[in-house]
Amino acid sequence: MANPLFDALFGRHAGSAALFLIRADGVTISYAEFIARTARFAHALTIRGLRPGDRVAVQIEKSPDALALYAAAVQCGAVFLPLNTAYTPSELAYFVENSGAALFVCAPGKAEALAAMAERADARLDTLGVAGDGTLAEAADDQPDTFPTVARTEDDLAAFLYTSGTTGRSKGAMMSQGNLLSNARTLAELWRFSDRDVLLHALPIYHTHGLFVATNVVALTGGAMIFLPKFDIDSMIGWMPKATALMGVPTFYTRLLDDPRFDRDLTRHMRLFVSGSAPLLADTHRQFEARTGHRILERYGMTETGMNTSNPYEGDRRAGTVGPPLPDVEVRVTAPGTEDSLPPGEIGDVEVRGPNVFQGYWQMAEKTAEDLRPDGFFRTGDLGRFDADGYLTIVGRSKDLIISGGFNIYPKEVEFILDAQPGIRESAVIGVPHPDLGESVLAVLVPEQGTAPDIPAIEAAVGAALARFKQPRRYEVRAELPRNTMGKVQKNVLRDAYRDAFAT
Ligand code: MLC
Ligand code: AMP
Repeated sequence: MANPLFDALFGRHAGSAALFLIRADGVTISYAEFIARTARFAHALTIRGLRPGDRVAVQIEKSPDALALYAAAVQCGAVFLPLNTAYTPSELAYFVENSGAALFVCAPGKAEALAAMAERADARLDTLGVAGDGTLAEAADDQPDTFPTVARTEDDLAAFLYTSGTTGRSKGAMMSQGNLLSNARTLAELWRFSDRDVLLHALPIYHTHGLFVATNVVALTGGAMIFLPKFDIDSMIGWMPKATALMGVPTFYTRLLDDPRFDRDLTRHMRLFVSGSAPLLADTHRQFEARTGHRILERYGMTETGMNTSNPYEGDRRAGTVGPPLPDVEVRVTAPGTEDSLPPGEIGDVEVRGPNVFQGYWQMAEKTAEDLRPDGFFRTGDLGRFDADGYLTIVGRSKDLIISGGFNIYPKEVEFILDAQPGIRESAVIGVPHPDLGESVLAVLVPEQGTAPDIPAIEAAVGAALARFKQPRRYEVRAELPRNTMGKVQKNVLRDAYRDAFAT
């Protein structure tokens, strides 16, 4: 039966002996083997009582099995909900409860700590490890290696990805099969992916970049991936000669450039380097070309939309720009507060429309209506300008967001915890330039009069509540926060004051 996403990415490779995954230890997995493993997981999910449309929330380490679980969820018609492995139990509780997940899969070592949370959320708990271990792997092991694919249409949901907001709690962005498939097709063609490609895959697989951009594009075109558990400079250098393409966040590229082994000889055979998820400094782009002779291809996207624009494969890849809109995506830059498109050269709100744009936020009709206009344009919260040739430059954000090493941090979420600490009157959390991560998190604390904040106690409270990457790397204490005449905190003044806080 037809299941457009599964059929296009995986179903079509059934029985193929072609290479799909190469693990860090050199073990290889063919498409046929991967699809057989997927079928076993699909049976295990079905035995667990999972029905089409049910959510499967997953917080597990990256591995071929973790990817097979994604494929299995698609094959069963379930909605896959991947979660950052750094999330704390209190962060996870919200996602599992809010999504109404029927099943929560975590790493075997975390099951004990998370069992009560899963029970409260009325989700069944299973585990999956990186070594073929865990209760779900055990359930899958003796299942048949084929599975009758559940019929779906392009309008059916395939995934939820939670994304925070400038106010309130995280929102579940609902992605349909058609959203994911259209974007994978467009990118595969634009970036000339084929079954001869070998992608060096070092991104996490719980975000759009590593899961949908990287994996979907490769699977769609029948290529292979060197599937590394994480970015590690020695593995990157060691595996580079076997790869044809790399997708990474800007930190990947600055770290590679910091290593003298990364040079023209090591990259001579490479076909493509793609960067995204955070701004790539024009300077990094130029240094990269000077060192390797390759021009990085920068593209722009987000969770709710997948990819929106890309520098061209052939043609001018312009440093500091994110290129023209993708062929099937409309992008407009509007005057703030209006729907009127601005002429080239003028800065305004970036809005996008196309088959890539999500279906709305799960059970948040009001929030959806705020961001998704009736005419189908999605307000990204990014500020940009087109040049006369139709290349978009992202110049900033109207949303209060920090991007650290490609991970998003919403200051409000951190300020909420800080403001609740004893002796703290108020706080402001800002992103300041960081040589490795692009931006890093700095907290400005205003204590109650006559008191000094207990920073270690605050760090402990923040550590219990928030994933490590969201935690401030530096605390500053001030008697008050700068405010404009409307009483709004002037974060730009704070950003200026602390702009060298992480300079080396
Ligand atoms: C890890 N740490 C981070 C961090 N990553 N802190 C801040 N920001 C980050 N991004 C923490 C660790 O917990 C650790 O804490 C310390 O930093 C040192 O870890 P590390 O070993 O140096 O970090 P590393 O594992 O090398 O990770 C850095 C990284 C990784 C940049 C390689 O974060 C990464 O792979 N980022 C990619 C994120 C991504 O895929 N984004 C796509 C989103 S999709 P301690 O305890 O030691 O202090 C999207 C849409 C789109 O945005 O357009 O693509
Ligand atoms: P996310 O919520 O993880 O989907 O993050 C998406 C955000 O990352 C976008 O709204 C942008 O602010 C930012 N982003 C992604 N790619 C780029 C890029 N190439 N240049 C600048 N910002 C980017």
